[in-house]
Formats: sequence, C-alpha cells, structure tokens
Amino acid sequence: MAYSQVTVTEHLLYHQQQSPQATGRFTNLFNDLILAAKIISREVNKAGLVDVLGFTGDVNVQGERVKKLDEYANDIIIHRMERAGVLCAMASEENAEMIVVPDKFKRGEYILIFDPLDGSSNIDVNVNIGTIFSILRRKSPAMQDVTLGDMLQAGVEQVGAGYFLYGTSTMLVYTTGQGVYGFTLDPSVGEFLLSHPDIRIPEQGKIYSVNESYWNYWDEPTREVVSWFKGVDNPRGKPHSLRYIGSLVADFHRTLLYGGIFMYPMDYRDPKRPRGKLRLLCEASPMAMLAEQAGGLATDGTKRIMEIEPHELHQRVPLFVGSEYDVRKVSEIYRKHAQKDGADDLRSI
Ligand code: FDP
Repeated sequence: MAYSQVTVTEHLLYHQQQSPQATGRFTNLFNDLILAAKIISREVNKAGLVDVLGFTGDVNVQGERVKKLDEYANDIIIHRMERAGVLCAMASEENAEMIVVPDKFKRGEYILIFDPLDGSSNIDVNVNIGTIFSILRRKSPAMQDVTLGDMLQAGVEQVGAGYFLYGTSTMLVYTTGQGVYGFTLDPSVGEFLLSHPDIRIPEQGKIYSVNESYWNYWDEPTREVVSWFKGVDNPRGKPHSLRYIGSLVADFHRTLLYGGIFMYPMDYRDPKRPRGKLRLLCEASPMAMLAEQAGGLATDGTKRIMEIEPHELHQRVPLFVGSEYDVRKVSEIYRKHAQKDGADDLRSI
C-alpha cells in the first residue's frame, strides 16, 4: 500500500496487532483525540471568518490572557476525552488543577496531559499553532482515587506523545515508542494519511531557534551556547541560520524535519527566580520523547528532559531540543561552566 493511502487508524491498529498485550483501549483514546483535533482544526481554519478571534479578557493559570480559541480547544478536548471511557484523569495547560473524569463516565487507566492550543499569541496573525499531548498510565491501583502523584511522572514513563499542527495543512505527529510518524489531514476525505513515515531528525542541523531578545536576561553559559550557534567553530564552518516562529509546535516541527536546535533557556527576568517558560509535562516531555524517538536529544542544559521528576503540575523547565550533535554541544558548554564554577568555589574556600 502506498504511504498516502494508510490512515492513522490503520497505522494504530497495525501497531496494536504487533503488541500481544494490547487491548485496543489505547487506539480508542487516540481516535477520540483525533476527532477532537479535527474539530479544533476546522475552527482554526475559519478563525478569521467568525467571532472567535481576540481575547476573552480572562487570565489563565500561567497569568496569560486567554483567547477564545484556546478556551474552545480546551473545552472540546475535555468534553470528548472524558467520554472516551479510557481515561481516569487529564491535565490541561489552561486548568490549574487536574481534571478527574466524573463518576458518571466510564473510567480507564490512561491519563492525558495536553496543551490545547500552543503558540496562541500567533492566532491573530494566521501563524501555525498546535495541540500538544502526552499520554501516561496511572500508577495507583484502579480501585483508588486517581491522585496528583499519578500525573507527576517523568517523561520516560510516557506511553505516547505527539502534536497536531494547524498550519498550511493540519498534521498529526506521534510516537508510541516505536519511532515517529507524521500524518497529514486530507480535508477532502477527512482522514489523516501517513505522509512522513519513520521521521529521523538529522544528526546535525543548520538552524538554531531561540528568542534572542532575552540575551540580557541570560547567564554567561547560556550566552556562550547561543554564541556558539552563531559562530563558525563547527564541522560546517558556517553560522547556523536563525529561525524563530514563537510557536513551539511550529518551531519543533521544523527542527524535527530539518534538524538543528530549538532553545528556550532559563532566564533571569526576575533575578530572584530564574526559570524557563515552557511546561515540563505538557510541552517539554512530549517533545523530548518525539525528539529521542527520531534520533535526537532533549536536555535542560544539564539533565535529560525525559528523566526529570516533576514535582508540580505546571512546572516550567529550560528546553534544548533537536539534533544530537547540536544538543550535545549545549550540554558540553554548560558542563564546562559547571566544572569551572566548581573549581572557582573550591579556590574561594
Ligand atoms: P505562546 O505563549 O504564544 O502560547 O508556551 C507557549 C509559547 O507560546 C510557545 O509555543 C512558544 O515557543 C513560546 O511560548 C514563545 O515565548 P516567547 O514569546 O517568550 O518567545
């Protein structure tokens, strides 16, 4: 069968058959999520036509102004997924607390963590936005109430991760730990068709992606990292090109296909509380799983993102993700500074 005729459902069923323990519940979860994303995609595509653009005036848990489409996407996903019969709980970037599937619906063992509409500051200018998701299996016994502890799992525990990209075409890119696959929505038949089988991220890239306006908020090691990508001390002997859309899904998607690195480092906007912006559970962890499954890497500068143990639902983390060579370079520079700082500390004793 030609790639373009394989639907995402066929692809999921094929992988389900490869796994003797598979029950089909995971495939059901995915199918419901896909339906929610198709509805969001339809609304995103006509965003300029109807009264869904603009701010609602509310502020979400991250302190950002919420846009109508964010709310819409959030509501659609929660509505569909609590009825899917396979989830026990969800967490959304838009909700402060975890969302337990109500008693009136059948519950299952899976947990869905998602960012309903990432890159929302780009909605009004028709730039790519997306839905990011991470799927976990609950740790506590099914007879007990699901707890926050069930949500706070390191990236290595994810059983699936991916994103929907609402752009020139709508795409689904996902992994269940057996490689990364990309599907493009054919609007004429309403199906996601396999368009990018077994995506491999190039070992070394030519592009770096970072919001460089934060230069004055960065520490010395971070400035050295970014300077390295602008320099010529690399196997190509040329600077990396800069591309920054400001929508994680879009910047990550380009990085996955073309290679290079996406960075959102820790900064010192508040000198007392240095921090990254991106959320570990609904942004960094799923992107890290996709990157690793495609042969790339993801780090916070010192630790592998996939191994970071979360301690709160909306925890933020610095993120460096992309081609293996480029991400290793970042870790190398941070390590060099940590060793130097360690030596300086020793000298000062
Ligand atoms: P947005 O605020 O538009 O929703 O995490 C949210 C995010 O976008 C990412 O998609 C994007 O990579 C990042 O923030 C952009 O932040 P900066 O404007 O600080 O560069």
